Amino acid sequence: MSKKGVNVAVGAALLGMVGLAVAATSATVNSVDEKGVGKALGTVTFEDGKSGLSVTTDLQGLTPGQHGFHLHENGDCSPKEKDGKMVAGLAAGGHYDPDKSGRHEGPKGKGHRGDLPPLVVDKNGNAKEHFVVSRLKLADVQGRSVVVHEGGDNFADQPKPLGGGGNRVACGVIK
Ligand SMILES: [Cu+2]
Ligand SMILES: [Zn+2]
Repeated sequence: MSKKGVNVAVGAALLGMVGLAVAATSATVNSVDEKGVGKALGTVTFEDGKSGLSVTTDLQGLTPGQHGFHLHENGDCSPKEKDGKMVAGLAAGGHYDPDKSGRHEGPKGKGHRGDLPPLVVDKNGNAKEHFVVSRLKLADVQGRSVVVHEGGDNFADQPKPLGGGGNRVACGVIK
C-alpha cells in the first residue's frame, strides 16, 4: 500500500471509531400552543448506555413543579385539529407504544415504552434531570418527539387518561 493509501485507511478507521462513539442525539425543545411551535426552551440529550437509554434534560422557562414527560410517536410538534379545535402539539401523536399495550403505566410499568419519569422543574423554571430508561434504545426514539405536559403524571390511566398531565406545553423532535 502506498503512503497515501495507508493514510486513507487510518483516516477511515478513525472515522469508524468516531461513528461508534457518537451513539447520542438531542432534541431542541420549544414551547407549543394551539397556534404552533414557539420559543426554544433548551435541549434533551439521548445516549445509549449499558443499562438503557440515558436521558439528560437542560431546559429553562418552564412552570415550577412536576410535569408529565413522555416520548410521543411522531417527530412533529405542530398543533392539530381535534373536535373542531386546534390542540397544542397534537401532531406528535400518542405515547410511543411499539408493543401496542394501550396502557400508561410509567417508566417501570409494562405499558407505553415512551413513559418517562416526570420532569421536575425547580422554582426558577429550570429542569436539569438525568435518568436511564431500561426499556429503550437510541434507535427507538430517533425521529420521534419528547413532550412536556402542563400537569404531573400519576403513571395510570385513572382518574384521567395518560397520567393526567393534560395539555402539551413543550415539545422537541428527536434527530
Ligand atoms: Cu405525553
Ligand atoms: Zn403513556
